Amino acid sequence: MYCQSQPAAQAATMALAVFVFFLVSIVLPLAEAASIEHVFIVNQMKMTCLCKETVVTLVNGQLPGPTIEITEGDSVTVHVVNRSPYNITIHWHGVKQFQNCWVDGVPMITQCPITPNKNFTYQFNVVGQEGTLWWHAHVPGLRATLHGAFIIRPRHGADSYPFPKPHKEIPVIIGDWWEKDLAEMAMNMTKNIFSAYASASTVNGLVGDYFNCSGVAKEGFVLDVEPGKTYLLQIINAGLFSEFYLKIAGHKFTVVAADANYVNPFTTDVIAIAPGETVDAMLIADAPPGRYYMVALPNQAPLPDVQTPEYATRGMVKYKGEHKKEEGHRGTSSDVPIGPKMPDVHDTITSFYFHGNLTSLHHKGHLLAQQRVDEHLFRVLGLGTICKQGQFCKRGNSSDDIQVATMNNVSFQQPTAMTMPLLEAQYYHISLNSTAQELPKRPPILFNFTDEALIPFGPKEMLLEPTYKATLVRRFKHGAMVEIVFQSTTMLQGDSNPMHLHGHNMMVVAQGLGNYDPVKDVPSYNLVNPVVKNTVLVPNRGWIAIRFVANNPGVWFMHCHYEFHLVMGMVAVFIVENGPTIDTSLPPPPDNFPTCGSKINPTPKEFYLQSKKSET
Ligand SMILES: *[C@@H]1O[C@H](CO)[C@@H](O)[C@H](O)[C@H]1NC(C)=O
Ligand SMILES: *[C@@H]1O[C@H](CO)[C@@H](O)[C@H](O)[C@H]1NC(C)=O
Ligand SMILES: *[C@@H]1O[C@H](CO)[C@@H](O)[C@H](O)[C@H]1NC(C)=O
Ligand SMILES: *[C@@H]1O[C@H](CO)[C@@H](O)[C@H](O)[C@H]1NC(C)=O
Ligand SMILES: *[C@@H]1O[C@H](CO)[C@@H](O)[C@H](O)[C@H]1NC(C)=O
Ligand SMILES: *[C@@H]1O[C@H](CO)[C@@H](O)[C@H](O)[C@H]1NC(C)=O
Ligand SMILES: *[C@@H]1O[C@H](CO)[C@@H](O)[C@H](O)[C@H]1NC(C)=O
Ligand SMILES: *[C@@H]1O[C@H](CO)[C@@H](O)[C@H](O)[C@H]1NC(C)=O
Ligand SMILES: *[C@@H]1O[C@H](CO)[C@@H](O)[C@H](O)[C@H]1NC(C)=O
Ligand SMILES: [Cu+2]
Repeated sequence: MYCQSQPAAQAATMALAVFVFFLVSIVLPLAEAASIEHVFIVNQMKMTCLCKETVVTLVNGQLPGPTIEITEGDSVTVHVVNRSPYNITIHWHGVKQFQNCWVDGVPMITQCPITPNKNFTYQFNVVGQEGTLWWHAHVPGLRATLHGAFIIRPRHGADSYPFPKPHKEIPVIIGDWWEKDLAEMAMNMTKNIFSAYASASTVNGLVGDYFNCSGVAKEGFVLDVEPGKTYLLQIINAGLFSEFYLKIAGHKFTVVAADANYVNPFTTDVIAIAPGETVDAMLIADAPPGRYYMVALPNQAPLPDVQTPEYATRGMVKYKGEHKKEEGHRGTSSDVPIGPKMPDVHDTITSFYFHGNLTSLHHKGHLLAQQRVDEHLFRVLGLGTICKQGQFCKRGNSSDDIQVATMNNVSFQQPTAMTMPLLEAQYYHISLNSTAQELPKRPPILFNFTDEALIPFGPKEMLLEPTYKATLVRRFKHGAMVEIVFQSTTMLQGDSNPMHLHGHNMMVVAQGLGNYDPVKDVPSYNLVNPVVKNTVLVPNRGWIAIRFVANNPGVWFMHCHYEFHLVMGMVAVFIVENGPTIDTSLPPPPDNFPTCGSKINPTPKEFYLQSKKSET
């Protein structure tokens, strides 16, 4: 009844015994910190989900993929064996990778991808972080099925949580189910073909009983609870396209962490979560024993935005002993599970308020208030178009152009001129000047960013539409305190934008609706207890102001976590320079670091050593 997987033809040759062996994760206890080891076999499988067989790419045949569970301070080793036909990298979303940018897993930014039939071992330590993160492939489209939870427990055990110790901890991964070829869908998006939408939403890989293609309701995720006990839900939005609202009938949540940072607990009956975000929330089983629906509903920007097909999904909270009752008295009205009243699909303000209620539990704000800001950046996010041929073409719903996503009126171009990742070029002092250009500090044109008239095609937006592609980088001095204001615009859409920064956490000092106005908005900054996040949601037709300290040397991706915005170019690369000492500099790349297909002659390292020699 539920989604079933079986190895696809090309994978069937792999011996089952080998497969089972690799599923086992090995835990090697050390004196203090442990070493956690996993083998990730990336493979294509056939799955039948909505009465239709679909080929999907999975890790170890699992959807969601394996959960990595560690204790703060542990070292993590993941052997990735790529038996898929795709180039693969794995990104450890939210793990800071301090002085270890090499394993951040962004193709052609931090590493050459793991090509088919190759493998690569990611190795890193997780220090100073606790809570719920996740991992996912950083390959266009494929993260829809290549993802899993990454749970970091406190070194001093569950008793050291800043909230009552939960009876159980349960990952709740919200995602979507695609019957389309995801790699092709992502490729199509870069060519302006938006034919593909998800076929269903999922909780922990299950579509739930809103779907009944075979005449029989599909299985949904069931959370079994005991009356009076407390559960920690580790909620992750792994979906490609939508923010979700999550509710459980008859229950409230107490939010205790977001993006693996503790927050001042607050109670709410609805969780709002955008792609890339995580929320840790306590659920107390304090309702009359029974069965209660858990609903995840995607939201979308209201008209005049283009409306896309989106689906809610449903699971259930089931009190212990209730299943017996279900069998005994099926059909009596008191046994019908209770459903929650969901926000409207076009409700965006509930998400704005939810995010506004997040404040950091550990107040480091006094330091923030004292620290001067070294760089002020203003980033305007929206859509634009480039001509298919030449510089000039017809705009405004014309077939002569291609829609792209932009930051400050530039759309990111994946580095193609380079035969090595940007990080290697940076490390070996190879000039990026021919490949990359500096991201403008501010937008070139100031306009009414949130003017509703810009959403549909028309004369107003047509003037603002033209843009271009470039590999945008921005360099930061080691230790710089950076402030960025992200402004969502209504350029051809009224979407929100979950902006994700690799290698650093950001402090959210303010958010607002409409156009950012420094005179009015700076005085309202929260420099006392700003929430700390790796993914910040720039509200629909609004803005957010963040600060971060650029103290992690490397080349870091910064992008919208909506897959279509990412693929369409709402991306920039942050280069954080080395500090003055060895301790503040990026160490050399790991052993067996992948090289790019076309053997470059000389290799980045040889090039570097030769140029060193010629200097002396
Ligand atoms: C990775 O590949 C190397 C060489 O191709 C091989 O020796 C090694 O066993 C592989 N590791 C795994 C986990 O398959
Ligand atoms: C990609 O676009 C082509 C051409 O329009 C279409 O035939 C194909 O179905 C699309 N694929 C997906 C996965 O959307
Ligand atoms: C199938 O689902 C639809 C929509 O949720 C519902 O109206 C219908 O009654 C369901 N049919 C069965 C057999 O469960
Ligand atoms: C917190 O949430 C409540 C309830 O939705 C809302 O009224 C309030 O404005 C929110 N606070 C902030 C700072 O957004
Ligand atoms: C764009 O133009 C096509 C016809 O070329 C039309 O069918 C479509 O509705 C237009 N879309 C919008 C959003 O105006
Ligand atoms: C690259 O460009 C920057 C700024 O445009 C300049 O300062 C630097 O000298 C250039 N480097 C090389 C190697 O051309
Ligand atoms: C921007 O546009 C919005 C809606 O279209 C309007 O309400 C607002 O007054 C405009 N703001 C300015 C500064 O013109
Ligand atoms: C982007 O730049 C182009 C010209 O370079 C201009 O025509 C267009 O109006 C600009 N759009 C925005 C949103 O700044
Ligand atoms: C996969 O990676 C190799 C090596 O970097 C590259 O040559 C090839 O073009 C990539 N293939 C695709 C489909 O991106
Ligand atoms: Cu990410």
